[in-house]
Amino acid sequence: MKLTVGFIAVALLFVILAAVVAMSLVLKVTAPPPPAASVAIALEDLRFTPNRIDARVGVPVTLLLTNRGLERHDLSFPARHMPGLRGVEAILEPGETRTVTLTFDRPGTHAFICTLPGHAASGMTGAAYVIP
Ligand SMILES: [Cu+2]
Repeated sequence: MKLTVGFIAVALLFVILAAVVAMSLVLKVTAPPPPAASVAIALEDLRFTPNRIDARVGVPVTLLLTNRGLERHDLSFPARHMPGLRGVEAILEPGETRTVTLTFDRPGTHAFICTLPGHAASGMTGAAYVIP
């Protein structure tokens, strides 16, 4: 009888341990990637590399923009009023570098483009993925 109770206790402990391990694996898989404090983005001819910014509402993100192309480019969030974006719209000449710090005030997917004629239409687009 004593042996059986001991066996049940060990089995129960094992089941609980397995559940904890399984839960931590699930949490690991479903957790969003931690937003980087800074992102280096190359503005090349007709594309942003990378064309993704991961951010969290209220947490500043620094963009290190470099124009590695042969043409002039910019990075602009056309659909949003973002006071922190002042200056981003200014055009970067080939070889020019600029650092911009943004703080997003709303979660969601916020598209950005290069506003020079024809560039966005040719695929020079990207998005900021902002989590709460
Ligand atoms: Cu461009």
